[in-house]
Amino acid sequence: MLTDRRQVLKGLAAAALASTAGGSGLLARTAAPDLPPRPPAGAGRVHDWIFAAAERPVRLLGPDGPVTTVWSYSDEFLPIKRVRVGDTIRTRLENRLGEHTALHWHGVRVPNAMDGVPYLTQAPVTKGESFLYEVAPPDPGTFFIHPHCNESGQTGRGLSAVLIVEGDERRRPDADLVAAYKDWRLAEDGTWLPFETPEGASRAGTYGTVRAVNGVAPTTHRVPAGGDIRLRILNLDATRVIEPGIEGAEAAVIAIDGNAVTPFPLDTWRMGPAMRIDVLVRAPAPGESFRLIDYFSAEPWTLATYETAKGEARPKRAFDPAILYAPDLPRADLRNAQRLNYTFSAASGAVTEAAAMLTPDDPLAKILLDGLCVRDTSFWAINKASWASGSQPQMPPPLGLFETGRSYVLELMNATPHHHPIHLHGHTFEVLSASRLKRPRHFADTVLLQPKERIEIAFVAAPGNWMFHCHVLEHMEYGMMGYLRVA
Ligand SMILES: [Cu+2]
Repeated sequence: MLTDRRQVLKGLAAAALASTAGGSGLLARTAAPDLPPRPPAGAGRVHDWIFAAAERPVRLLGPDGPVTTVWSYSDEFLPIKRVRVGDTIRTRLENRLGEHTALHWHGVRVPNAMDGVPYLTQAPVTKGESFLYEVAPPDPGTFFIHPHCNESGQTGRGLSAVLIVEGDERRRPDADLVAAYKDWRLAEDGTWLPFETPEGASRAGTYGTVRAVNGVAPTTHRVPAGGDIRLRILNLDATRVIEPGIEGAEAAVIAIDGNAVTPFPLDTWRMGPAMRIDVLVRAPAPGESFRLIDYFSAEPWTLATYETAKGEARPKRAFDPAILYAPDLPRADLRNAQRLNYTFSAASGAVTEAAAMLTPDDPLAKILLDGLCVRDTSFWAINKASWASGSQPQMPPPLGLFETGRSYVLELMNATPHHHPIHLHGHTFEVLSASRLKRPRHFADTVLLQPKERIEIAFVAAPGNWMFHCHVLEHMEYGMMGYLRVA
């Protein structure tokens, strides 16, 4: 039953992609050709927020489980913040932790000074200090906020917030729900396990022990029967690739990384860490339910269940998922764009290279890795340059010099057998082509490079020093990170 339905969906998705693709390799010509333009945003509100990064006790293993000391921005664990496009957010980050931190606004096109990268865009915010961020998100969509230092340890203990920028809907759905995926690395007594391991850092990453959505074990949500449900699915995990699909209802992808796309049926969508999709689901009849499932796991794993109330349903009508306006983003001039190549590989050096290319159960890997001190090691590189691990005030040279306002096409090449979700700060790029996984042409801030895949992205350069890195946290911390300088 499950297989039949998945095959039907696969067929639908393939047909939808074929109709927009225009030939192999070349994806659809525009990101959202048939959505109407978004009207200009009016004068917005000012939001004054305090993000007090501190230790707080939370029962992550259930109401009867042990207490875990998490790190969070407020008493609300994993805050979900909503603003409207045109609003201004003034956030005071107060650091009550024992180490420095900062706030990065993932996917939001912010001025470089607000990008939250210690040493590169601001001084680190040390214990007892605070920093005022002022951000006016220019684009609606689904984003998130997280630190950009000791990221596996800080987000591993919980430091994250979801940011929803409203203003992209021309038709309001009947419900708008967040499913933010993130594992916890916990021992049974509720204490944290090491967030980094040589085995993980040198290969696919160190996996959590407890799978969770919105901070807790999967739960059941109530939705209006026959209603249109906007599901904002975020992969906030440090490591894990997920492939969400919907079982028991019709569903379409309406936005990728917050950017509207011409809706296409959701078969599944492969998402590395930091990637998001917005999905519109037509809820079933009263008393029925649908499930959000991760199909990338060895066994399909239910992320959330959505139950409709018994009784009244919304009147029957055709499912029309085109509820969003088109994105309003700078588009690269492809004819005059400068082309550059970036290769994502294992770090050079016989030991790290060998370790990174071995399969997890190879006994040789253990012998190689046991000889390495993790914090002083680079396992990964971009164009053969490895970001030095640990915190260091001296910046390495940039991975490229760019000109403000000029168009660029970057060819990203994965020379490893692992997945790498590649993120560029401060820009929303267009994914032009992909050699392995078929995707419609779309805007994004993070794109998943399959093993050995080549992907072309295009963007118009905005001024600043912008981090460019893999979002598997151990990969970035162990070398697969750098920055582009746009002047
Ligand atoms: Cu990676």
